[in-house]
Amino acid sequence: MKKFFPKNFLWGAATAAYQVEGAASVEGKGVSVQDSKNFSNAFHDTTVTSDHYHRFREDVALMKALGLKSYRFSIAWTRIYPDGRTLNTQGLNFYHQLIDELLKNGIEPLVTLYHFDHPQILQNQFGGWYSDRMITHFLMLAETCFREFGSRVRWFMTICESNNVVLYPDLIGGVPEGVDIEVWRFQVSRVMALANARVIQLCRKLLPEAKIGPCIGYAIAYPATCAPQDVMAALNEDEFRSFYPLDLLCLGRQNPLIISYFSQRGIDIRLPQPELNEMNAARPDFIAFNYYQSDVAKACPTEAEHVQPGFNAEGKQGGFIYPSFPGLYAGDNNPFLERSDWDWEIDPVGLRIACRKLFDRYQLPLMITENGLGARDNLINGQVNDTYRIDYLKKHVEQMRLAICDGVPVLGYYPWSFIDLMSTSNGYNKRYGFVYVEREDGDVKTLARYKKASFYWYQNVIASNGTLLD
Ligand code: BGP
Repeated sequence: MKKFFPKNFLWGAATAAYQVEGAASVEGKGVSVQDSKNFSNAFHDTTVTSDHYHRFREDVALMKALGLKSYRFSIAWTRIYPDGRTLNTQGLNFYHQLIDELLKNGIEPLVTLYHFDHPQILQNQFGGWYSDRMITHFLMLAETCFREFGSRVRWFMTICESNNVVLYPDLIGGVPEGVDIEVWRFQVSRVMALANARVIQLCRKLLPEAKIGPCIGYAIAYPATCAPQDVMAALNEDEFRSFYPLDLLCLGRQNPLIISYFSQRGIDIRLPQPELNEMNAARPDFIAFNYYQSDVAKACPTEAEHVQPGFNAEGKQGGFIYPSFPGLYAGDNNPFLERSDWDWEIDPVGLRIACRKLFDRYQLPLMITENGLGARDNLINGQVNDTYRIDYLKKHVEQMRLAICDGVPVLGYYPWSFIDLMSTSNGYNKRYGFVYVEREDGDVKTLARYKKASFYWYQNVIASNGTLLD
């Protein structure tokens, strides 16, 4: 059995702009759909978050101490184009400085071009990703990033989790009034896939040496039982949630099951052949995927009630709302797995299965661009003893190594998150970082940084290129 991770394996860690930078309205930054959500619930407040914008040099020094080979971060669209149209050089300057600082410290940047935070004004004017007009604006942002950063950045991701944002419309500004949610889902998948294809083509033209790929959130689906109806439901979930969008992004083809699902609801989603050709022609260099948990699917009759997937707001086990898509599948819990306080099932073997399924279907190298455990951490005498996170990450890294032994090319691993940041669904109550940030929801406190026990654990993993797992 192959024992070591490949030489040049990208041991990384990840963040996203609106969750970590803060400085939401300084130096010309415009209002994003994330900023507009500020205080729409108790914790969502992008104004300060972890103040990375002002402390990025200190944070990069911590990355260096951790031994990171690579750092995944996203570009805040509204720093560069505050209104989606007018260039803001101050915003550009921040990323120039961040990239320079990373390279000075031997850390390779992986840039996410879009992570949920487009300008609010584009949402107001034409419904954001619901409109084809979004593609022009996104291409403008991408071109600027390629021209400005392309001499120093080799790795790009186009759109983060285009498959999950269609499940949770509020993540990207919501469904415009009067629009049917299913129509919206299909249209956003299409617009994002076209944007992805055009950005990849642009990258090929401007930066032939760069590597670029799309990103999905992948929760593999297990059948609730071995009853064929449940096995079918699990297949439906995989195709509906993951393979329909990935088939568009990587192969330029539409999954027939989804065509038929929409047509039964009176919606014809067949795309014109030239659009499919365009998607097909823009083959990515890799598939990035975010993996936290697996799912369970059981049969769901066509006459069942439609239930949107929810989330667990309180962080008390049992509070998660499972989805129900009549005619496709309904979610359920998994009695074989432990779960986080927010009901995210912990399934390291599922990561290996995910790698195998994705590689088998697409034959593209993979990047694991998020993976981690959200938990309540306690700072005691300057220390955070997050053994539960070490346990989670260790088991996932082991399974990733087994996937590589199985023959799956995995290029890199980016745990979520490098540093504590505002969780999208639960604020600072639920933390993921290797570095603790002293603040709470509603009280920014000192914002001082502390290395957690997991920091030292990951430092050893990286230094030994994964051999310490033995
Ligand atoms: C992913 C997002 C991240 C991050 C993560 C954890 O879907 O790409 O931005 O938020 O999920 O989720 P949460 O913060 O809700 O715990």
